[in-house]
Order: sequence, then structure tokens, then C-alpha cells
Amino acid sequence: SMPYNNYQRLDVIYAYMQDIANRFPNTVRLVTAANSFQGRPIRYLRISTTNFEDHSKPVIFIDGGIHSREWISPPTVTWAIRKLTEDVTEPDLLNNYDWILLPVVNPDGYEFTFTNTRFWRKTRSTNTHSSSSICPGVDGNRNYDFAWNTVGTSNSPCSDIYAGDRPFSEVETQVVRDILQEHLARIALYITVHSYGSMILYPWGHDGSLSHNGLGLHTVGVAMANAIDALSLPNFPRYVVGNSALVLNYRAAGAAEDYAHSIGVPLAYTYELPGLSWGNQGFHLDPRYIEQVCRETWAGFVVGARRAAELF
Ligand code: 0X9
Ligand code: ZN
Repeated sequence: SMPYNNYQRLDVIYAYMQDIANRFPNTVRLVTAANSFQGRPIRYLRISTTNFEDHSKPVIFIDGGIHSREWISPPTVTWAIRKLTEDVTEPDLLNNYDWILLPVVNPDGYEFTFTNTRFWRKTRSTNTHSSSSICPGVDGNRNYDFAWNTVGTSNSPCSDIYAGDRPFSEVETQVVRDILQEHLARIALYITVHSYGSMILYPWGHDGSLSHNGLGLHTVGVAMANAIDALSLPNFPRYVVGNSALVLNYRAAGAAEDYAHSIGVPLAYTYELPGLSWGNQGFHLDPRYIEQVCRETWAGFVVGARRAAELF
């Protein structure tokens, strides 16, 4: 029970997560991983039908909202929470996997896009020994420790692709890193949800080369895209699947799915959800489409989880 007819502030998302944790105490655990730079909690749900000390099932980890202006991302993650608790139509997904669902990696940026600057992308951190006090924020998706700051990044705190002054300088990316590390042996599938472009992207995004698991990444990527397209609308673009540097036409180091794959997650993807527009307006998908995108994106998660378990 969270409205999908409009974009929601952080307090509504967190109230929903708390409500779900209260109503489903046997399967849901609410975790506050850390506080953001400005002191907001960074929260995720663990969903499991067995006790949380049981480590026998594969884990599916999905995060959203690292780029704060990409407003369509967090609702697709809360929709997944809904489909695993309030409205279970695929019980195998609940029974056969443990889930970690983190709707808003970057709560400071997310709130700033409502209160100040709609198209803010980065965190809101500052540090005293650089011009970052004039220009706050690090691009979370350039801050992971994979080929950090080598390509498609900036050393300038005023840039939207500022990599930060070191890998994992941001508490927000540290939270994702720590989840990946804690559950690494069991994470069968990691998806980080962005917008926009109707794409499913996989490693390696810093140089356009394919990983040892390139065939698996492509096969499961295509299966997920087909499932999404099957539920799509005529005015939505078909999904494109491929290596992120090749599909996007730019290389960028320090991104989340590359980091996850580099430490051993076999299937790691960036989803770029539909934008249906050009320029910054693509980050503001008409709210009439929120529920549609949530439904079709869930179909992608479903197929991804099932295929990941077969390969795991
Ligand atoms: O550039 C990004 O961070 C992502 N696109 S976005 O428009 N949402 O900012 C794409 C990241 C793709 N992955 C890698 N470059 N590894
Ligand atoms: Zn993004």
C-alpha cells in the first residue's frame, strides 16, 4: 500500500518499508545500514522465508536511487517489495531466494531533487580540503573501486561525473559495497536500477571488453529484456541489451555493476528504465507511467532471478 500515481518523498518510502516489516515479521527484516552524509538513514529490506542465519539460498540484490534525479528507479524497487510480501503472484521467487532490496542508495540527493534542484545526480557530500565545499557531491556510479577514476570520470568536484577523492569515499557506496561483500558467496544476481534509455547493460563498462561470463550475462540479459518488452506499451522503446560501454557509446569506470562483477557476482547489471523523452526531461517520466514501468520491470527481475538460480 504505497501510491504509484506519483513520485514519493523519502519519508513515504521509508514509512512503507517500516509498515511492510511490521506486517510481515516472519519474512522481512528492516535494516538501517548507515546514515548518509547529511545524516539520513540508508535503509534496505531483507526478505527471506527461512531464518536470517540460514545461508542456503541464492541472494538477489537490487538497488535503486543512486542517481537521485532518476525518479522512476526507487518505485521499481518498492514494487519488488510489494510483489514479495503484500501481493505474491510468483511464490517460487519468495521461497527459493533471499532478497535484499535497497530503494534509495542516495537519500540526500533524492530529497534535494524535491526541495531544490530537480535534476541533481550526485550525493551531497562536501570535504574541507577541496573545492567540494563550493560544489558538493560525488557521482556514486563513479565511486566504486573498479578501475577507479581511469575513464569517463572527472577530478573536478563541480562535475556531474566527479569520481570522489578516493574509491568508496561516499558512505552511500560503502553501504552497497558492504552488502555485496557480506553476501558475496550467495549473490546470484545484482541489479542496479537507473534511468533512462530502456537498456540492460553488463560489464565491462570501463573498456567495452567482455568478461569470462559474457555469454551468461548476455543470455540472461536478453531473457530479462524479452520479459519486459512482452509487457511494454506501444509507445515505449524496445529494450537494448549489451555491454554497457558499447550500448551507451561511452566508457565509464567505477560503476556499481562492474565492481560487483569484479569481486565475483556472476550476473551484474545496470537497468536503464524508460525515459520517453530527450535531455533532462527523460529523467522525469510522466507519473502516469510509474505503475506500468514497475509492472514490466518486475517481469525482468522475475526472469533474471529464475535464470540466475539455474546458472548459480
Ligand atoms: O553513466 C552511468 O552511470 C549510467 N548511466 S546514467 O545515465 N543512469 O548515469 C550507466 C552506467 C553503465 N555502467 C558502466 N559504465 N559500467
Ligand atoms: Zn543513473
